[in-house]
Parts: sequence; C-alpha cells; structure tokens
Amino acid sequence: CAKPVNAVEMAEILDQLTNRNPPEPYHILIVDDDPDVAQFFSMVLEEAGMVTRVSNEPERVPDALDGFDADLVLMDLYMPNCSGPDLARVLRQMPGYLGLPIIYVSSETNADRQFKALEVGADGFLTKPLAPERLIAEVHLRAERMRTLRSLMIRDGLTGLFNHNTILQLLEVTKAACRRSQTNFCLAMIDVDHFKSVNDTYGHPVGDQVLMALSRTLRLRLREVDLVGRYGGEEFAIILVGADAEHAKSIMDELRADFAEVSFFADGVEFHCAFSGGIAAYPQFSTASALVDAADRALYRAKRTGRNRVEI
Ligand code: GH3
Ligand code: MG
Ligand code: MG
Ligand code: MG
Repeated sequence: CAKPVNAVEMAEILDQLTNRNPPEPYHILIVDDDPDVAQFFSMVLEEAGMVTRVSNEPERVPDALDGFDADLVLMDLYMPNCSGPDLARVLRQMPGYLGLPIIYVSSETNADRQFKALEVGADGFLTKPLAPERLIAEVHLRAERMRTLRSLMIRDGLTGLFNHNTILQLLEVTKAACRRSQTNFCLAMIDVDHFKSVNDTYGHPVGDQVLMALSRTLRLRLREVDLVGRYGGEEFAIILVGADAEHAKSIMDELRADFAEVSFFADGVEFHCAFSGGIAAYPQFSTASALVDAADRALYRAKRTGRNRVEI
C-alpha cells in the first residue's frame, strides 16, 4: 500500500522551482559589517512585507544563503577581511548563485570605483544616504524582474506548463522523494495523433490552439500533485505521484477520452484531435532515463497499434 509522498518536502521543492501561488514575499539577504546599518535596512524591508536575513560577516555569506532561497542580496562595499566585490566574485563562481541579483549599498560616490565594483558581476549600485522608499522600490523592482526571469526559465512559453528541462529535473526530484518515502509514481508520455495534418490542413496557429487546449485539459483534470510538462513540440510528459501502472493507465484513459471530446473549429469546420500515451512505472524502472525510455517505447507501441490509446 503506497504511502503519500512527504508533502512538505514536495511543496518546498515545487515552490523553489515554480514560485506558484500564493506569491511568496521577497527574500532579501543583507550583508553589512555594521550591525546598525544592516538592522535598519532589514526593518525597512520587513515593514514593506519582505523577509530578510542579515549577515555581518562576509565570510559567512554562503552559509547565510544556504536554505534561504534569496531573491536578492544587498551588499556593503567596504568591509574588513573581505570586500563586497571579493564576495560577489566568490558567489558568481557558485553555480546556484550565478543569477542572484547583487546590489551594493555604499556611500562611495566615485564613478570609477563604483564601476570596478560592478565589473565582478554585480547588478547595481545604490548610494547612501538612501531614503527608505527608494530602497524598497529598488529592491522590489529587481526582485520582481528576477522572479519573472526564473519563471521564463522554468516554464514553456506557449502552454505555461513546465518546460523540457524542468520536467526532467522534477522527475529526478520525484524519484528521490518517492524512494525515501517508498511511494509509487508513473511517468506518462503522450503525443498528439496526426498533428502534422492539423497544421497542414488548418495552419500552424490552429495547431497551437490544439496544444493549448490539450494543456488546459491536462491541468484541469489532473491533481495538484501531478506534474505536467511540455516535453517537446506536441509531446507532453506527466508525472503521476502515488499511482501504480494500472491506476496511471485509468487516469490517462480518462484524459484521453476527455480530450477526444473537445471540439475545435477552423475554416467553418468542426474537428477533433486525439493523443496516444505510454506509461512507465517506478520502481520497475528506477532511473529517470530508464523511465523515459520505457514510456517512449510504450508510446510507440500505442502509435503502432492504432493510436488514440494508452499502453504500459
Ligand atoms: P503521429 O500520430 O505519428 O504522432 O503523427 P504526427 O503528425 O503527430 O507526428 P509528426 O512528428 O510527423 O508531426 C509533429 C508535428 O508537430 C510537426 C511539427 O511541425 C509540429 N509542431 C511541433 N511543435 C509545434 C508547435 O509548437 N506548434 C504547432 N502548431 N506545431 C508544432
Ligand atoms: Mg562597511
Ligand atoms: Mg511527436
Ligand atoms: Mg504526433
């Protein structure tokens, strides 16, 4: 009997990957050797609804970032032992922090020195004295842009589903979580039938409408815990957590029937589409690549044996 996946763990991972609703407050790390200055910035930003963490020791910043999921770092320029630019350089060499916005806050007004500090890969320079409203506005703007960029990297532009890389990453994450909690899950790969002829007959924009409708059907009918991604052109990958192969097949068969009912209209003609699907179950297949291969083989079998069907 399958135990549910550790829900808290899954939710945390998903939040990190997707920034789903409700919108999380921005997480800001403040680095300044002067505790009073850091405390003041922290108070201003917290009053504006953000979550802050303060580090007065630049050497400990990697520790402070660990598990904080920062949207942005506010950094002092001159600190003993390790300057702001030295620290920025170190962070830029850590893969997890490559894109993390770093903003200096300093009373340094010399343009050359500001430029030198930015050259190491920081994103902005705010000069003190700094009005609280200005600080809030600058941090908000940059953190928001960072989140937008992150979401663009994670999701597919046409359908809003997870993109190819993300769904593969989620497959790894799901596998690790399900191994720990001894939970079943399945990977289903689906591919629209005769999709080329939809494009050829009605045009590419109508083809796009079909893909968007399919993604809506998937999102609407699946549970919140199921993960849906656009794997490639007209191919989608679905991770069904807590389902064994038989259960996954019945879910996918329902989806298939639902989608086949959807009416499309183009050039005054009504038409219908269908998809074929292949399912691979964990732990029978225990690595991400074995799951993808097995689901692909099952999908191919579904195509070969008539389409508009799901195979295990
Ligand atoms: P089968 O039933 O064997 O899967 O046949 P098919 O026609 O669906 O398969 P095929 O691989 O020959 O064609 C897939 C088509 O999907 C070709 C490609 O132009 C189209 N396609 C891929 N991405 C997109 C997209 O984003 N939008 C649209 N409209 N078409 C796309
Ligand atoms: Mg200082
Ligand atoms: Mg295809
Ligand atoms: Mg196809």
